[in-house]
Amino acid sequence: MRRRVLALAVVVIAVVAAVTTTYAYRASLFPASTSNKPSTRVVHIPRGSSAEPVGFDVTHFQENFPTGNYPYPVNIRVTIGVNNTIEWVNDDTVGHTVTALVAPTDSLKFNSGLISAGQTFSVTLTTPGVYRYTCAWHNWLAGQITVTPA
Ligand SMILES: [Cu+2]
Repeated sequence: MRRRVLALAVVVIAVVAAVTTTYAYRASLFPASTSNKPSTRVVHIPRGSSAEPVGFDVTHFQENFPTGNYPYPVNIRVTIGVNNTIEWVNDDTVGHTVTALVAPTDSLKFNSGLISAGQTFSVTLTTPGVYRYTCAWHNWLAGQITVTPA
């Protein structure tokens, strides 16, 4: 009887040790850090941004923005990691678009279509590089997204 209890204790200890070791091993494979988790970056389109700013030159914009030589301030500059998502929230009272004019080779030029007031649009960028976008109706609303490799 005593021998049986001892044998049972050995088995229990062995099982506990095996389970603990397995957990520790798995924890080392999948660290608790969230740094590699896909994340979403939110960009707000401000209320009133449909009003054309003084001095805006649409011809100059169209000629120079795609080349990156456009001196007018690009409203939004965002840097995100690859496979992360960027979401635009239209806080304005009129519709806007986010329409990519520049995107890395072999990647899609995203185009939201009309984002109505209060609506959102999001895109997950899977190719590193520089993206430049504008609102199709209000070209002064423009931005640049830099996607860094993982
Ligand atoms: Cu717009």
